[in-house]
Amino acid sequence: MKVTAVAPTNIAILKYWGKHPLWEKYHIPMKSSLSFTVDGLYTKTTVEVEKGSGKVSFTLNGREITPDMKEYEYVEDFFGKIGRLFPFVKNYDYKIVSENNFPTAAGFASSASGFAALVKAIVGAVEEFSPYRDDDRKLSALARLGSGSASRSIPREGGFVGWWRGFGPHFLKEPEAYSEEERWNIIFSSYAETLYGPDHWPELRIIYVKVKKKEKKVKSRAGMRQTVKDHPLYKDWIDYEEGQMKDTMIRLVREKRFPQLAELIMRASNNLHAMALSTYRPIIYMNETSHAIIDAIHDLNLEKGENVAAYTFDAGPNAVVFTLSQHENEVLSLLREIVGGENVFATKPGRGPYYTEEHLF
Ligand code: 2P0
Repeated sequence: MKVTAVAPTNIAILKYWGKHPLWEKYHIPMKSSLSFTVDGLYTKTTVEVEKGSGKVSFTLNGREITPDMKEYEYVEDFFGKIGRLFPFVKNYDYKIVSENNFPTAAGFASSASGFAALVKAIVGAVEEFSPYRDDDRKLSALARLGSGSASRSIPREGGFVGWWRGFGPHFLKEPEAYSEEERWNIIFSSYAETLYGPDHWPELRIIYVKVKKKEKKVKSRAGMRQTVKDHPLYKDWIDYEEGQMKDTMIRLVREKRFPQLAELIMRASNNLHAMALSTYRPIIYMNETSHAIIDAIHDLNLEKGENVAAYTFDAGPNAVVFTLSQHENEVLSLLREIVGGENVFATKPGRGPYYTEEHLF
């Protein structure tokens, strides 16, 4: 059986940074996060399955993934986890070919679209998964086991997505202290869902800005672990964003109030990078160009008398800038001046993943 799935990437406006320490291997986040599904930046994955013993071969962007590569560890870990949850997974062999169709100018790699496409393709190809195929909540929890942010790329309507932390008193004990059924329920209690589809706010624009990086990157998985472990303000940050920012942001998207939402988008990005910077040892993702973009956006907003654009940054120096269609050209020229036209890619919120008959092999 051969199945091909296409899954978009997503950009968080309220960030995910940290897993519950006792449930780390299941990637249960310490707080909820919010994102927009991104039109035009996606991973396409073809999976061919046949009866076997759980062997996996994986080709990503034309390169076979071998045990010495970091992607190998991620995929192996993922298959190990879903194999424990769903023992039938081990009764098949998998040939996986995956390609990111990210425009060269954007140059954004993403484990989010990657694991979302992989999960969609696997559940489409393995017969025993058929009861789950239409259950996006379960599928988003499964994609989360590959990479946290992948959970937000699963809801098929796409658009504006909330990934809930599924927090509760059950997190007081480690997974092994629960019965299998209880553990199962907890693992699936943190999932993502569409709050407003891509057509809710047609004027919204998402601009990817590639920033040249020289420095060695601290992987977000290791970085967030350190922040959770001993950052003295981590709990306050969680409480503040979960308790105050999340619901306000959802309301502002619902009411399409861009200037107010823009402020919170920028604050949430700043908060994440402040948490990272004040982790011991400091984790620094933004560089001089990133800071130049931040300044330029604030200056533009000041000049306009209201927020017409908002920046957000993830685990690297690249920026993503939100604006509305009426300001798009002005914001684009501003960004092109800083990074050059070939490094700017404008898009908008899009749909979630889907299946296609156009296989990669
Ligand atoms: C986010 N990031 O919300 C945040 C903001 C980076 C900064 O999700 O360990 O690759 O695989 O669950 O999903 C990147 O973290 O981490 C991320 P894992 P992931 O988009």
